[in-house]
Amino acid sequence: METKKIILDCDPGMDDSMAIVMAVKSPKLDVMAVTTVNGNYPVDVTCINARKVLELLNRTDIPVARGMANPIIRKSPSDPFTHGKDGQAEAFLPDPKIPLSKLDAVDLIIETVKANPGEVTLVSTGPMSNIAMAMIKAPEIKDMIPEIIAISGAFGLNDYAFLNATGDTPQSEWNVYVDPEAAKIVYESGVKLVCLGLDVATYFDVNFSDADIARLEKSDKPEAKFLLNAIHFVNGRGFDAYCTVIDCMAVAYAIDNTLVETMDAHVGVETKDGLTLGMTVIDRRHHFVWEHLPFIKVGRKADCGRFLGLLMDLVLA
Ligand SMILES: [Ca+2]
Repeated sequence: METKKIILDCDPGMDDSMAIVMAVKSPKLDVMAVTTVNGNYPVDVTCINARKVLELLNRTDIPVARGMANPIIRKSPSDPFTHGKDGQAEAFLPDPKIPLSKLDAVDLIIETVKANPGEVTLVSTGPMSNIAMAMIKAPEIKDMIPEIIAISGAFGLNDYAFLNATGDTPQSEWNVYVDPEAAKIVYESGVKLVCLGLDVATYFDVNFSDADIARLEKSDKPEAKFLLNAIHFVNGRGFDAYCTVIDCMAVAYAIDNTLVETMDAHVGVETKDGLTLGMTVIDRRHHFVWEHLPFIKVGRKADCGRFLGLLMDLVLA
């Protein structure tokens, strides 16, 4: 079977951790590297958590690189949503033994893309600081990246987009809100960009059935226990179970792009402070559309049932 090469750029985070599980266990993906960034937690935590998950999966062959400690020009805000003391729903996995890559995340992205021109899809589940910096440092890679699939933005295509807005402004999504300048650079890069925003990734419908929970409880896979613990953790804090798997939607799309219906749209990223900071403004007008805005693919509808089925199958495999 032909596999798709990916780099997973993430900020684990419990849902990033589950995204790593899905990506690594999918026979359709070849995870070339996991690169970590500041976001849900400081990068010192996210690069530990990424390695913890890979050790849990016995995939210590996959390199993990430490990335940007801060957004491109801003100070990092702190996330009001808690992923627990360890950033992994208080699973308290053992400290990792595998060393970090000698390259930092920005250089590892550049080197991996250059070594495999046209072949490495970037899957982004955190702020886009690493990817933007890689494009600044080595602009030639923009022509070598076939696609970027990102958990990014909130586009107002349905109720989900804003009811569960995760940034600290009323209509922003957390990853863009943390580093809007980085998002702007990536959106404007000309690389094919698929943004799966809150419209498709924070779905109340993505909740595990009693039968799903029973399957997880019966499994002796450590990753099933990890997910179960995360579900109990968020439920105990008054959140729905979908919070544990938001980032998994990007990996799911990388595996099977029929899981999310997309539309092509002109979208600008707001970088001015104030009410709309971090907002991804979509121009859907029939007339006078701002064609100078980046033209990207935006997720408008996810097949939540099939998504959850794929997720469960990979966790339990
Ligand atoms: Ca994330």
